[in-house]
Amino acid sequence: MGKIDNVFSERNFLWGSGTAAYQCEGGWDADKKGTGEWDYFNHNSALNVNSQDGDDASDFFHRYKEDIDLMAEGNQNTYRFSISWARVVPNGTGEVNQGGIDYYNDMINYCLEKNIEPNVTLFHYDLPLELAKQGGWLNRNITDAFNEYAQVCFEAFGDRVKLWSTINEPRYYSYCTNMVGNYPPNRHQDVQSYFQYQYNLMLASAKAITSFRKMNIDGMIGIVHDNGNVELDPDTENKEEIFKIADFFYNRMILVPALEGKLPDELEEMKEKFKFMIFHEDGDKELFEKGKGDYLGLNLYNRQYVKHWESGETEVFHNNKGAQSKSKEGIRLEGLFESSFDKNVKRNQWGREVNPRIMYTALIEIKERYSDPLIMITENGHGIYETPDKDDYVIDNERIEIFEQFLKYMLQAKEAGVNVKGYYHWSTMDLYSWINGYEKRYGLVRVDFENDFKRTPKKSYYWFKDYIEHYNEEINNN
Ligand code: BGP
Repeated sequence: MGKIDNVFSERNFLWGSGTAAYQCEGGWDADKKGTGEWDYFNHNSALNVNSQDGDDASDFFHRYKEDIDLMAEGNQNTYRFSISWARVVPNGTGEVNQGGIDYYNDMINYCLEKNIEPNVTLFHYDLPLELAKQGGWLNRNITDAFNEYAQVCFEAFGDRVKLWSTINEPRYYSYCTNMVGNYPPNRHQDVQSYFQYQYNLMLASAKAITSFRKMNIDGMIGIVHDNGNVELDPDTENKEEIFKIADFFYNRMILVPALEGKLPDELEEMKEKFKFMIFHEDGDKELFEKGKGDYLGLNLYNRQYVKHWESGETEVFHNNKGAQSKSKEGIRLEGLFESSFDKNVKRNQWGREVNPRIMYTALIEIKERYSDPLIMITENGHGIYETPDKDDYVIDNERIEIFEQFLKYMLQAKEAGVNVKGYYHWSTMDLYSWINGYEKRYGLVRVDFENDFKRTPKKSYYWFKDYIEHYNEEINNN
């Protein structure tokens, strides 16, 4: 495989799809894999509201060849996946599990054989249980453990993997873990931990990026952020102030270190507004300076639509029950701001906005405010309930319609000068949707979880295949 520059020069654009280890692999205790925090949570906690787990997930662990074959047949030229930390380093630090290394080596080699460029995320929510027991991301020692694990991966796979990201959605992960309380270890409305998590996650990322550069890996590395571009309800009072506060809450603790190699200038002011402190150490500033990413991975599903706070105590709304619940997604932060509900924007069955225009707005905003970084859309998709026909075929017209719109806005942004070089549809095949279980489907390929994990490409899979082909034809003809 070529050098990092070739990854882009040999292709018109990176078109692919993505998954995460816990959500698709299964094999939860196969080949000496360590137990993960999610294994523990799903097996033991009353807060696993849908009583499902990732023990077998989509059985990708055993069927990865079939899935990679389908990617290649679908004209996809890249695949984003994550490595399970506990599969590679079962206790989080220390002993390396050769079984885990062998598995990822085989899978990566198979991707390359099929001309699928692997894009590896080192951490996608699935913490080894041993580290969770020591306080997880609130314990600063984890930043060294992560760095050690990252080095094991760079050493093992860095000769072939060119595209890397350290951490998936540190902001949203911290939000679910510390504010909503639906992800383990289930803290609720804990603003202090919400920000300390983000700090520690970004510090861990910075340390790993520094190691990546020291080890001279021929590739590029960044972090993946959940897009939360802030838009204000027109009724908002003190617009500038509310924008600044909400933008800090949703974006700035990630985007500023990731793209500028420092902490946000407004951090001190925000500590007072949100009433939190950050445990830090001398030397962190230098670590952030060195830990700036080469690119930004952007998971783009929605914006954050807010207004000034009107009344009521801090409250977090979330919906892990889908159509069985009327709950929308949002937050009210006492005295600061609250989510606003735009009647003109459609919502999915889980109460989240579906608003493809955001793709354009967010990309332009990042280009303008953060010195035009290289961006890859590392996730974008649409979760729905689905019923296949008698041949197991899913005619997912709703997904296709939304998908097409998102892509249209992405290419418009590209046309307007945004340096976007890749797109990964979420998800490659149906998989475990965290506590939403298996009924919330995102895949381009259907998985029949009741019938030996049988794969059947959906209409959207063929639609995407044609879309990529036409895109390539057009570029090649010009
Ligand atoms: C992102 C995560 C993914 C995926 C996706 C859809 O935040 O990175 O892992 O799950 O969202 O979310 P959900 O499955 O909760 O609908």
